[in-house]
Amino acid sequence: MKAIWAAAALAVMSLGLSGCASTLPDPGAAAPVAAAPVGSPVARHGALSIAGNRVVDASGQPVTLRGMSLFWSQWAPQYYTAQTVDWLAQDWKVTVVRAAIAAEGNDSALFHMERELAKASVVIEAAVANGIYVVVDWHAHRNHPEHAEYFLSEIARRYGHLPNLIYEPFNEPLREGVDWSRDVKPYHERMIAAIRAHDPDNLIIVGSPSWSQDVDIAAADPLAGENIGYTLHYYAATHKDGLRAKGDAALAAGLALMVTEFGIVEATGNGPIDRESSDAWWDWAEANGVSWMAWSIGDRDETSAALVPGAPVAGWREEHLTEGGRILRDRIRTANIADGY
Ligand code: IDC
Repeated sequence: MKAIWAAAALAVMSLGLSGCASTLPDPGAAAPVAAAPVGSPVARHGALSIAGNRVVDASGQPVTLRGMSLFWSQWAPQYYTAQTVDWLAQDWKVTVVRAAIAAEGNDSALFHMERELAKASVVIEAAVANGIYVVVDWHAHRNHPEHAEYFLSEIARRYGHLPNLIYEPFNEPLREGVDWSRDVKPYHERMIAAIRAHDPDNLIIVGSPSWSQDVDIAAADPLAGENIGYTLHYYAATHKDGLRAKGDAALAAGLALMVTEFGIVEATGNGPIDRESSDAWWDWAEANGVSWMAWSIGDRDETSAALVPGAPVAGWREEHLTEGGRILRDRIRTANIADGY
């Protein structure tokens, strides 16, 4: 066991989860199933599943979701609101939104579990109201299995009966000292068991080492179970053909992929926008029925942020969007309108 992994495990053991009493309703009081709004993505597609290397809808037709990831929840809490999700659904025409629930550092779910569960709940309930899908991302780079298991169990217990929900139990395992078969696969087996105790069938989209790029390595030793997909993260100005080849290898081996996070800039989250590489990735995603969610709905002063510093929570006009934000909104709207939304 290498240092980072061992240190993370130790931190979790010493921290424990005492004092973590759920404020979510009891199991008997699972959130009610309201009919998805007429014409909405969820009204049209219903519960998603995985058939071979494709995500398909309730009638077995392939589905490609296109939308946005919110920024780290501890740093952009203002956008974890119904107004933001409403605006994304109605103005940007996203069919999916991703809640990146912070699971790194002192100001995260590791120390503020109920606060972060509440943020996830707001985004999920707003997604349900709009009839869009929602990825609940445990936004970690190191494994914190006790906390992750608690968090995912609570989400599954409360919302697992809804067709909108998609789980992402580990944003990006690191590369150094992290092995798929030894570390990341067993972690996911534990998370899948915790989720499946409450939710027998919603999609679970798992991460892989090297910041969720090693989908080809995972494909050689895949997880067992139904409706398990794999996330592939890319940043267009940094990652190009070589990473797409890993995606192709995983698809050829039979894995279903989703890009639950990508950037049109560098992997730092900053630097110039790469239009040409972004187009190559979008072409690849569309050709392979791979859903995509862009990083991010946030207002940090960096080129991956879709919003300018201080942007309001909704009602964004041209001047509230960065260059990247305008490109992403346009791309999402165009593709999803063409899809009939
Ligand atoms: C970045 C943010 C940046 C923040 C950093 C902290 O854009 O403002 O300082 O996190 O770690 C990822 C991660 C995502 C990163 C993003 C850009 O999932 O958390 O956000 N990125 O670096 N993987 C590849 C790139």
